[in-house]
Amino acid sequence: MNEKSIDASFIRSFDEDGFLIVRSVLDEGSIKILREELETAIEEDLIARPETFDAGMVHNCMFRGKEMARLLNHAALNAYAKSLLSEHCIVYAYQSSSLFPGSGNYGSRIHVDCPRFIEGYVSNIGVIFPLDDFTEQNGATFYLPKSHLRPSLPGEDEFFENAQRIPARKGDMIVFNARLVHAAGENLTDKVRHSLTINLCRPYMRQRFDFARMISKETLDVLNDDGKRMIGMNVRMPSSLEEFYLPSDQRPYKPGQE
Ligand SMILES: O=C(O)CCC(=O)C(=O)O
Repeated sequence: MNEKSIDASFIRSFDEDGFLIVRSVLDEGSIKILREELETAIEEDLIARPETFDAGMVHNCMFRGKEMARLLNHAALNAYAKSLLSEHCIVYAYQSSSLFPGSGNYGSRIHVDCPRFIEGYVSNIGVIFPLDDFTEQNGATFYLPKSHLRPSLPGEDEFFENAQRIPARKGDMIVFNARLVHAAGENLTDKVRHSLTINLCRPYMRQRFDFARMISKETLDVLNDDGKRMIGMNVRMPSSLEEFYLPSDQRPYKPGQE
C-alpha cells in the first residue's frame, strides 16, 4: 500500500468528520502477540509503579515488545500518516488504552490529543489499533462529530448529548485528527478491552520522550526505514560540529524534514 492507493473518500471523511476507519489491517496472529506483549507490559508496570495517575496505561510501547515495535513499520499506518500528515512524520507518543472490567481509564475524560488549534492545518494525528472489538458495552470511544473544526472544547453536557461511538473492530485502524474531541467510555463487561494508541506529529516538532536516544540496538533491528523514521532517527540533533559536517547520508538530522 502507498499514499496513492488511498481512496479519496477516506481523505474526505477524515477532513469532514475528523476520523476514518481502515478495516482489517492486523491479522489474528499479530493481534494475539500484541495482546500478550501488552498484558506483560501492563503487569510489569503495575508492579514497578502501581500509583501513577494513569496506572494501566503503558508508555513507549515500541520498547516493550517486538511486535509492538513492528507496528511502526506497518504499510497502512505509514501510507495514511504520510498522506494525511507528512511523509516525514514522527511518533509523538505511543501508548496503550485498556479498559478493565467495570471502569474507564485516563482517556475517559473529555479531551483532545493536541493542545493547539491551527485553522486548516493538522499538526498531529491520532491512530488507535483496537485489539478487541469496540462495543458500547465495553467502552467504545465517544467522539463529538466535527469538533476538530472548532478551537475550544465543549462542556460535558454538550459532549454527551451529541457524542457518537467509534464503531471499530479488532484489527481495524482508526485515524483521527488529534483535535477531535473524544473520550474512552466505561467498560461494563467482565472482559478487558485493549487498544494501542499512537500520536504522530510533524518532523520539526518535539517528541514526548527522546526515543532516538532511548532505543536499543535490538529494537532498532526490527524497524524498517519507515519505522526508523517514525522513531525520529532522521531528526536527531547533531551533538558536535563533527556530526553536523558528516556526509548527508550519515547526518543525524536528514535534510528536507518538513
Ligand atoms: O481507548 C479509547 O477508547 C480512547 C483512547 C484515547 O482517548 C486516546 O487515544 O487519546
